[in-house]
Amino acid sequence: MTDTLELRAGDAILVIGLGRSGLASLEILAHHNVRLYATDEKPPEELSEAIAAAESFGARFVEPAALDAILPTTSWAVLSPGVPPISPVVRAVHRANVPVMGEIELAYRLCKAPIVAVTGTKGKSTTTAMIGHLLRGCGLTARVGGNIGNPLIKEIEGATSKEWIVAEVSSFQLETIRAFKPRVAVLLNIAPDHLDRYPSMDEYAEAKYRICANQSMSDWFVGNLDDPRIEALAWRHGNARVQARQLWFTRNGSERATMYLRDGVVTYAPVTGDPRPIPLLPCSEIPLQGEHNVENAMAALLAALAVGCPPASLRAAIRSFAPMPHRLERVAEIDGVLYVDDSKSTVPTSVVAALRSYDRPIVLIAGGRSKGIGFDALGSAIAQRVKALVAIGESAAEIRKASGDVPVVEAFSMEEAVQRARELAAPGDVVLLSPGCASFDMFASAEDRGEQFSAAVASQREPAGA
Ligand code: UMA
Repeated sequence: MTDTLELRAGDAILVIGLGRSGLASLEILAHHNVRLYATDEKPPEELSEAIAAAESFGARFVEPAALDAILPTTSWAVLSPGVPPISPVVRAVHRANVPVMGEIELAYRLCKAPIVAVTGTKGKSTTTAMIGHLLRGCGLTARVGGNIGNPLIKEIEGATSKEWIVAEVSSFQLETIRAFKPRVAVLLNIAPDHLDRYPSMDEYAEAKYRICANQSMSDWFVGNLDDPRIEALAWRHGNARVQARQLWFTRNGSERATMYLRDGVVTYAPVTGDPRPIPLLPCSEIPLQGEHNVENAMAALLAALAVGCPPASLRAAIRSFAPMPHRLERVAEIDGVLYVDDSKSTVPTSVVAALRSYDRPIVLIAGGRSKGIGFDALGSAIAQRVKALVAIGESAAEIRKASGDVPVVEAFSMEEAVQRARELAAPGDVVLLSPGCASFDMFASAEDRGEQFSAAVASQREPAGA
């Protein structure tokens, strides 16, 4: 598979999906001498702004029903990650034998800088942002993009071979890579998610494994030894799917890990099993809440070490990392009650991790649009750790049912949810928004959900009747 992009004058390229990813691809492709088409399955009347933007990049919008007219002369297509392979447009493109790549692949082929890529079910954005922060803290130039929000293809523009690109890549984005070969690949964890898109966990995991599929011995793979699926990738059953040099982290001590915890200290063994490893920093110096963030920090530190950052500089750099918005973000403390926004928790396992992060009574606000994952494991964690539950959204009844004897109230807006939570909380408690579901049943996005939470918390400061 060639790593370079052969864009020939007059090539006709179809961009599928006019969200952030598709519009960014059009913007970059517009700098080349190619013909651009764009399509999207939303009704055109809802797409006026996106179509105007596509046209401003010289693209012609083609409705899905009219694609047959252009597909015979289309050279290749760029697929947005949110458009699943079973969508009618993608099927039509495949029927016409038009090669498909994703924006990540396109970015890779145009990119001169080496790439650190991060995937996993939980913690991708935090780890990606932290790697960028660490690299910069060690004097390197690093740009961050991908699933984290800003399309990767925009970040690679103008990047030189002396810079680093740190890319958060989702399973959706990995489905459509072909030659994508990160210098460092980080695989954080694999837990149930997106089972509304994948027929099984195995297929979801296979998409994630693709992050290291094209790596060679000159690259690095950073993996979580505590995740049985990831461990099995390289260690078990004579499985040798990881060709890159391997760096493993674990929260337990292990002779096989390059980074582990010893007496609460993140410890680095440049040679695995080294009897005199380097104590890097105490966990208490990681400026993020929760055990899962210790894993994220270890992954980020290993990636930065693979890039060549010196251990001593990393210790100083990590201390100044600021938590990402909507991820266990402290919003306010009012009348002794701490309010925490973890709106980016969109799968049950993230809620479980959030619940483990506090040793004070928790009033949990959870629920939303289910991603096809059961709530049984979450229900057990709620039954063990939650004082009271405020259930919201389409899955409220299902979560209530899974949560045993925990007192539950239902709320129909974020304002009402925060009000109910306030009534249920006592000084010393934490009110935690950690929905464990997608937001689209009640909110525009997870960010919108978190912002509505913060606004509702702020209004709790107002004196009653004001
Ligand atoms: N569309 C179709 N047919 C479909 C589905 C969507 O035509 O079947 C069209 C929509 O009408 C819309 C466009 O596609 O106009 C949206 O494309 P998109 O869903 O790929 O969204 P983008 O705005 O391009 O954002 C994408 C990622 N979205 C998804 O993967 C769903 C963003 O990740 C990413 O930040 C952005 O590219 C820049 O890289 C978001 C996400 O939810 C945060 N990711 C999932 C996750 O983290 O769990 C994977």
